[in-house]
Amino acid sequence: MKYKISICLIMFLVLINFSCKPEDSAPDTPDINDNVILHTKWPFPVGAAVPGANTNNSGSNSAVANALNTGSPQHNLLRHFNVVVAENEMKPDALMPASVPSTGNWGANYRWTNADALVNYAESAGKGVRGHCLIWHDQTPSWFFSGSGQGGRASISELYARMENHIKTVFEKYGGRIEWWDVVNEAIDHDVSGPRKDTRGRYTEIMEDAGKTDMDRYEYILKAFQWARQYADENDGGNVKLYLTDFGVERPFSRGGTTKQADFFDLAQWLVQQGAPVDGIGFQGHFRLYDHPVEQISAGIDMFAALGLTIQICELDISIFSNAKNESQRTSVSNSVLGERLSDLAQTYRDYFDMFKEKYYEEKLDMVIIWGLSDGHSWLNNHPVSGRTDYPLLFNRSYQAKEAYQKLVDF
Ligand code: 9MR
Repeated sequence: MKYKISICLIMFLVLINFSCKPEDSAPDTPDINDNVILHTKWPFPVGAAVPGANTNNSGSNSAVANALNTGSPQHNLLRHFNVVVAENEMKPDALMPASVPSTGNWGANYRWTNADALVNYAESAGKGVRGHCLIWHDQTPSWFFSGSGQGGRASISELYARMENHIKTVFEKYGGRIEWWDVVNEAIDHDVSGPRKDTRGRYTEIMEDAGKTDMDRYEYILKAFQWARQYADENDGGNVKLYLTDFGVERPFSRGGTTKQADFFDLAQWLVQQGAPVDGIGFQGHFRLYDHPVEQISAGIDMFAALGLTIQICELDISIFSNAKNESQRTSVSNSVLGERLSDLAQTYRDYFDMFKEKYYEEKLDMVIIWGLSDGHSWLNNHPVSGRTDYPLLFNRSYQAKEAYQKLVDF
């Protein structure tokens, strides 16, 4: 009898344990309805980076990762955004062939399929397209930088011919159908010591080979904007707006006595002084919770707007891992911490958006793009630590709306 009672008690306890919602799933599975279309709540366009056929940050099934696939649970989330950006599909390495095109007609050798898929989708869904990106030291095939110059690098004239060909090719293809372009992305690299020492930057190496020093090292950037304007205009793209984009420039974060923001500002100011056809600045906006005070970002927007440029927030996401809390190497947080973080994340998104709205009415900012759709597919799950579980976006791993979404529609 005693034995039977104990068995019943154990079974009862096991049942209770299984029927309670595991503590684990609680903070990240709020029951939030996402019937309100996010972008309709804000006066500026609100866009998203769309993971396409070349994007698989999570290593999951590509049919799910590719949000353009109508069967993907991410597809439905696109309705919240009225501008789309290809997360990877328009980068030089996605468009260019594997080796230097042998014919004068570069476009015939380009791989347009995945970029076309986004542009066609946007047009059929009535959304704008932001192009990312024409010139970048990263995600560009190595043949682009190789040639008859020093150390097997391209000479400056080889580099310039290739840059012009690429820019011309892209505008001949899309003309005014892609309305905003990141013309030069991440030209300033502060990961190595000292200002303007972007030695990882393959453009900079070639500029230095050609004897260009100080601001002249940025001549390739000036030329990129000039070609972009010329070929946009020659291909019915008079409407196209051109941006200089970077990360870590939104506030004066100091490393080794100089700030990347100051160097980026010098570059932007120099371009304006040279009469470069630059319309605006893209602040990528890869922020971390508690690390990027809204007042600092606000001051950064004012600083660049004073140059007569319009700011777009072009890659916004907010990691829940905070350097202020020494979490740069962490891969997870406890559930009790997570619950608090997700609420703070929501309030932080709202605080940024309220500030963006003020800047919009002051005519300093005119677009905000969020870098991805749902947490499980964000690049931040692998950066700066591979395999971390991050929660930077508005929709969770089950493609359900988070508190952050709710805060942005709830007024
Ligand atoms: O989110 C993008 C990820 O899928 C790619 O693997 C990675 C490498 O190209 O690029 C990520 O997007 C970057 C963007 O193109 C430029 N700014 C930083 C973004 C995050 O790394």
